[in-house]
Amino acid sequence: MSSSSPEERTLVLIKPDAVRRGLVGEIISRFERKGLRIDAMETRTMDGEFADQHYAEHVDKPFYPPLKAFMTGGPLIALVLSGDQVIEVVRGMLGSTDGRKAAAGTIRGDLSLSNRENLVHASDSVDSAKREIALWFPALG
Ligand code: FUP
Repeated sequence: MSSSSPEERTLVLIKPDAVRRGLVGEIISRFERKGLRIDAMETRTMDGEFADQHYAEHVDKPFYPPLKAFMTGGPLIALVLSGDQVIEVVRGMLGSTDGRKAAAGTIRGDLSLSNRENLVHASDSVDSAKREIALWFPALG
C-alpha cells in the first residue's frame, strides 16, 4: 500500500431517534474518542426512494415498511469515518442490532431498547461501505 492510499472508510448514519433524543454529541464523541476521523458529515432527511436504495437488501422484508417510515421520519446525520479497520471497529462499537440484546458498553447496548430504533447504522463490509459511500457522498465514492 502506498503512503498516499486512504485508510479504510465506513458510512455511518446517526438515525432520527438519536437526533430526536439529543444523542448526536454522545455518539459522535464516542467515535472521536476511539481515534476515528470524520471525513464527511451532513444533516439529511431521506425520502422514500433514497431509503429504498440505501436498504436495497431489506426492501422485501416484512420489517421494511415500518423501518422505512422511521428512517424517513426526521433528520439524520450521515458521516464517513476513517481509520484502521474502521468497518469492523465501528460495528463492534454499535453492538447487536437489537438494543435489548446488545452488550453493555456498546452504543445500542447502553442507549437503545429497540430492534428498530437502534440509533446508528454502519456499513457491514468493504463492499457495502463502497456502495453506501458512493450513494450518500458521491464526491468521496
Ligand atoms: P444492522 O446491520 O445491525 O444495522 O442490522 P440489519 O442490517 O440486519 O437491519 C437493518 C435495520 O433494520 C436495523 F438497523 C433495524 C431494522 N430491523 C428491524 O426493524 N427489524 C428487524 O427484525 C431487523 C432489523
